[in-house]
Amino acid sequence: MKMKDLPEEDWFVNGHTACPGCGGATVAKIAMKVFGPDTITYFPANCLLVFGGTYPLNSFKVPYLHVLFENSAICAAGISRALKRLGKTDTSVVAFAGDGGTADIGIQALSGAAERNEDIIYVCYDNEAYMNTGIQRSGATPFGAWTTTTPVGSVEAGKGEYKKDIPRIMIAHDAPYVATATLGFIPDLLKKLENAKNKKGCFRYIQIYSPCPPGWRMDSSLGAKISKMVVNTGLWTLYEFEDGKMTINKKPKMTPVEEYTKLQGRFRHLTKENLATLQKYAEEKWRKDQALAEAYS
Ligand SMILES: Cc1ncc(C[n+]2csc(CCOP(=O)(O)OP(=O)(O)O)c2C)c(N)n1
Ligand code: SF4
Repeated sequence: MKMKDLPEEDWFVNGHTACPGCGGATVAKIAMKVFGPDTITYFPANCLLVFGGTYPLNSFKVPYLHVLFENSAICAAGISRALKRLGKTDTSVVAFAGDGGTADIGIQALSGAAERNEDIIYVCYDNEAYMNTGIQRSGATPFGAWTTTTPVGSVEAGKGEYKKDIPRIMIAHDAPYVATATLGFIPDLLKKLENAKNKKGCFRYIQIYSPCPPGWRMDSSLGAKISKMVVNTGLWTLYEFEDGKMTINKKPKMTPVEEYTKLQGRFRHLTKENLATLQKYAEEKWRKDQALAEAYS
């Protein structure tokens, strides 16, 4: 599906209360255009739930369910199984979770659903922190980033650990479909959403890089630019893992990570040494992703 083929109709409509430039809102808009009206959505606590569906307002024009933070994959799997009992096999059951609800508190339900090959699509919009509750660190927050729980001062200077790699963990489950995407490469994103939708009857996982202007302390017009840069630095590899085969969709230009970090206040404090650590991480990540793709070729 190309941009021009996207339906005019929205199933995630305007009127929600996301911040200007919110990547999560764009992910919901685009994903719902691809998934279409025969979709049931499921949300744990996160920004998308708050700005898109706080009772009595709701931007979703499809069934929309909210249960607990830790339960998204398991609840979606329950709905999917109930639909099967009713003889409905075409409906897409989609969980939309943030990186906190995915990498941290929801990981046991996600792992179980992947291992049992539940018939759901799980979309993680990855804004790299717990934004809804005030910008706390998550397992998916990158090295060096400021958050309210990884403060910058004389004792600490942002997050000391590296980003938890959930797509790689999903590949280790031999999930039938695992993809990574960003809002910087829209044709690639559309193709992956469509592939996930059409690959019926099995577990599908997509992680989408989702800029958050207040959390990243960035200008709200920079989302698309930063979403391209993160791929070109090597910090985020675009790939698809399908039925045991992994394909990398874009070779990074290996732009220095400093070009990327200097656009975001969350990295403003990084020293030359910190930047060298992050640069080394980007190069290693790209090398490891290439090796993984080769192993799964
Ligand atoms: C069991 C439980 N612990 C904590 C919370 C409080 N809580 C609600 S949303 C949230 C953070 C969500 O972060 P993320 O999943 O990354 O989504 P984002 O807000 O960034 O969109 C937290 C900690 C909760 N609702 N339930
Ligand atoms: S805080 Fe970030 S993720 Fe939450 S609505 Fe605003 S831009 Fe979106």
